[in-house]
Amino acid sequence: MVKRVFSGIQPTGTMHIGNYFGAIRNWVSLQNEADCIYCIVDYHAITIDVDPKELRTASQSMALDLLACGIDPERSILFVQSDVPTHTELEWIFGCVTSYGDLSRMTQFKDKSDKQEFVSAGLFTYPILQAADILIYRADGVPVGEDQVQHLELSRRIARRFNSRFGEYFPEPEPIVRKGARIMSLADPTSKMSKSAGEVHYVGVMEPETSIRKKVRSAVTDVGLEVGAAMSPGVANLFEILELACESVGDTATVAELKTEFADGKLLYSRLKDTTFERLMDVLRPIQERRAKLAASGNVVELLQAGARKATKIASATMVDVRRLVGLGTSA
Ligand code: AQP
Repeated sequence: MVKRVFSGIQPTGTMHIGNYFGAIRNWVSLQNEADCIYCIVDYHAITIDVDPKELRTASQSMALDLLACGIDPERSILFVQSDVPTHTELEWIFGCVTSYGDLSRMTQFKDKSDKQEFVSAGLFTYPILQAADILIYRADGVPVGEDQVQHLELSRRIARRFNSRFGEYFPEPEPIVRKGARIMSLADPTSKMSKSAGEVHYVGVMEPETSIRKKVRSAVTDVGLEVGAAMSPGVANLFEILELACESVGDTATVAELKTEFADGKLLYSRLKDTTFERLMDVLRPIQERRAKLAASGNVVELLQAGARKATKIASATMVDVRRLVGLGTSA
């Protein structure tokens, strides 16, 4: 059993149902099982070109999204990464125990750098900062989607290298990967749902109902398969979303019913899409309503600053130990 959980989300773009089902839903339920620290990772966001005028607003907006999804600031620490700048101090130290070869093997860097004209060094070293984010709290569990598992493996290696060079100190954090860890794009079901791929590729958690209906209705499926054939990626993805949504609202019958129709070759994809849309809205509607109320209450900045004070206490204590272990500075 994990004792302390850490995870982060970037404030760029809107939270989508891949983030929700792959990560945030687990963040919420883990609040009943462990000490949870959740972070809006704005340092990570600037690895690509973001508008400085929009970044602070985006961080606050992401905080509202997380609160609406069920992150409870009474039980968890919720804060913005750059409000605890010691994350970057630990990143430098970790950079000195990370090999260039390890970083070069990160597939997400390859994917993301292909989409950039200017490839920053920050985009390349991003997984080192991610290790520092986690380990500065000495967290032993990290809820993530499948796309982040390789980065987590690197965090474990960084912890091991630090421990063998400077003395046993950091735990090796375990990825917590549950159902829904890889939701695919509705427009291209062979690639993962992602904020940066463009509007048609994701369904936003806070998106208006009419727009969600349109996106689900236009999801790519297939032209109809022979009875007994395996599901095409688009149909499998819709079933995955339907299953997750049904599970969230306690509907135990619908998925089995539709799967039987599929197996018998009688399932109309329009029915699959409409049912997926309806169940999805059963999950998203209450979140959207809570989000509207939270936005009206206007205290998100104080709440994030209180979270940062709690996080700073833990992070500062770690850095005192780390500086001593590494032999840095002048104080004992
Ligand atoms: N499609 C997905 N299915 C399941 N889980 C996913 N996650 C992201 N996409 C999916 C998980 O959501 C958490 C927060 O992600 P993030 O915003 O910090 O980073 P990301 O992985 O880079 O998310 P995006 O949407 O794909 O952003 P862009 O397009 O900017 O790269 C993570 O735990 C992630 O695993």
